[in-house]
Amino acid sequence: MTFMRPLALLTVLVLLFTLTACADEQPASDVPLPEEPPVPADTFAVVDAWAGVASEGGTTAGYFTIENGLARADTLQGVTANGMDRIEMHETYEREDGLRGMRPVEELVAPPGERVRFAPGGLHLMLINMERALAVGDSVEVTLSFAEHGAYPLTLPVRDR
Ligand SMILES: [Cu+2]
Repeated sequence: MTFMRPLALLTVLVLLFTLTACADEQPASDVPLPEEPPVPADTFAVVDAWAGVASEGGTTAGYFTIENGLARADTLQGVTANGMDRIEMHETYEREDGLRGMRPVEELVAPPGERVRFAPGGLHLMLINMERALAVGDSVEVTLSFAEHGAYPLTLPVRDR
């Protein structure tokens, strides 16, 4: 029955990999991805936009990454959208009791040559009291307001985390 051996070894390796992956898990916003490419020069863009699923009347979050490849900082001053009671910029923080809370952010600076990530566990958009349910395959239109770039329309495809 020596043919069973490679399978057993593979199982152990898969198990080890799974355990390692769990141990390394940290909030996405605090940890830059390894080997991250530099921000493309001379461009300003908002990329990797998505939103979570929501039930009708429910609340969900939206995410994106600002890539400011220009020489000047820009400031995200707000966000608007239809189809919900309101939309806010939030940040996640550690409360005095050690639990994680979230609170509104009024403005956010996008420094020159850097990325600003809205990601689970960190900065996020809060889409509050959706008029309709959001399912995978739907999308949400929002408009970001930048001090320098003005209105920046953005489509958030709905993803299942
Ligand atoms: Cu929030």
